[in-house]
Amino acid sequence: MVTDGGGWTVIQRRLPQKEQENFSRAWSSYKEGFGQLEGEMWLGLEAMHQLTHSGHYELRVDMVDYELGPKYAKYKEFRVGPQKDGYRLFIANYSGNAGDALSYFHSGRRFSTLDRDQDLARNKSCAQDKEGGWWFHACYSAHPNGRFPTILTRLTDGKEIRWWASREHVLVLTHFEMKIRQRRKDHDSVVVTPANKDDHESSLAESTEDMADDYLVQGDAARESEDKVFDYSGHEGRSDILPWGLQAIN
Ligand SMILES: [Ca+2]
Repeated sequence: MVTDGGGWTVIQRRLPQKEQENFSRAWSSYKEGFGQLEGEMWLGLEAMHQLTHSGHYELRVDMVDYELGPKYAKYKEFRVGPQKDGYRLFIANYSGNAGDALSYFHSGRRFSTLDRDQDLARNKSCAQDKEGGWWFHACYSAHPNGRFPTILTRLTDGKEIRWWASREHVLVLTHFEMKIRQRRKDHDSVVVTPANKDDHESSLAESTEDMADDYLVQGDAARESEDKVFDYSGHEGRSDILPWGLQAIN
């Protein structure tokens, strides 16, 4: 089946299989990639960086909630920075019906694994605590690389695959797929011609830098707050700081 015009490269996938892939892995695994082409997999941070640093990429996330069925989220901007900057994630411009669980907490974050803690939780390693590598904040609003769920309930623990669809509602997922595609003219209203290519790229770089700065400021604020306020392991304390709450205030 062709999804959304086709031309996508899958960079991450979760689904039920005979033996679930282990996603609680070290930096080198997440850097180089692991899993099976048609099964559970992670393409690798270096490949994601190499693909996305040279052009404008969009991301599509397809997921299946055990009760609510298929949901999706699309982002017009997706980029993974270089290893020397911790494979930092830039993601923006959401549309879809799954809710935006990625851009607020995860854009601007460095990647963390079992053996490399680059998250914003002062007193713990989110990758160790949540058992999966990710662009953790302190710790997450989306956790696609968590443990595969064994008991399907909204109250499953924070180590499993989940997506906060709204401040009140978590999606508990049995399927999750992330795929990227270079933005083309027919997928995008921004037409980059050779004449304005440099201008366009520098303004994009500027805006993503600003975005990163914004998030770093929020990150500093996070460090000064109680860790557990930003901890999504359970249901405690989340409603005060989720992006949807902020949107409501704005
Ligand atoms: Ca930490």
